[in-house]
Amino acid sequence: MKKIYFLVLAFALFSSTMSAQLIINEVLFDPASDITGDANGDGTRSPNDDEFIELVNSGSTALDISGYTIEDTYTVTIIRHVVPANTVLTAGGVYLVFGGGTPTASGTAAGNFGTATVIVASSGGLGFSNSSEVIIVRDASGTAIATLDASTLSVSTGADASVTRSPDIAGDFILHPTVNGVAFSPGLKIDGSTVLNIKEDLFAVFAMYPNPVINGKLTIISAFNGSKKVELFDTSGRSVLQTNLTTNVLNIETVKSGIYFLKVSQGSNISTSKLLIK
Ligand SMILES: [Ca+2]
Ligand SMILES: [Ca+2]
Ligand SMILES: [Ca+2]
Repeated sequence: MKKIYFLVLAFALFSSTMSAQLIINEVLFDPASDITGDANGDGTRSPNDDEFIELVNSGSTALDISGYTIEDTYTVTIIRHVVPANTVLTAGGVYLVFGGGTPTASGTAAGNFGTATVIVASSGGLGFSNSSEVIIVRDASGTAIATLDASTLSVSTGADASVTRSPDIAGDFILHPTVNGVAFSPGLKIDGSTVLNIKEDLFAVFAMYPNPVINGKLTIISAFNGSKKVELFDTSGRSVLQTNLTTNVLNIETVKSGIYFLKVSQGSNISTSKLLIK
């Protein structure tokens, strides 16, 4: 009986910590009027093309954002971007939408957009007003899941620089340059480091997807190089698979459908999570 209580509790805990969630991490409403406003790196400063919004999957599982929309509601509500079909963000993954132009990672100050999925707005622009803007991100069913209302911020959105959460993901919005003098960091953390560090902040070390596993293969990404010890337990605590994984893909084709607990360890980093195999 005790064991059943433990399992119910464990499931509740894991399912609550494994929810996927999309957040607005950084927005450039007002690219500077000279070439320093060239956020998309294409060599030209444009008040339309260089606007951007940086979204992050802050959950611990992959998130399918196909059909999600980004609205600008200044004066009138306009859907500025519709996320194309088959767009899946890994845990900690970044989705970076520029107003337009030809986003060129090598042309940016940082020289890269990290591992972000980079795209230009499907409507041809984001239309972010430099003041009094309210941006709404909706899921495919039209439910608002993230909102940025400029009137609630303590900083100006019309200051030739982005507003960004500080610290990334969890913090309040501030003006990017107040942290480090840099105007923006599309696809990257404020300090210019990459998404792997975002994952590190969020999940200690590991990201795993998809969950449920449907094709017998589970991808396990670590913030660190090297092999990972992987062990799979059934709900009675019996070990059903144990391996030293040297790639990012765990083959579990031979494991029966059901609910399992997956333990991944690498050095002193250990993670245990609930895994559904279909
Ligand atoms: Ca603008
Ligand atoms: Ca540009
Ligand atoms: Ca950023």
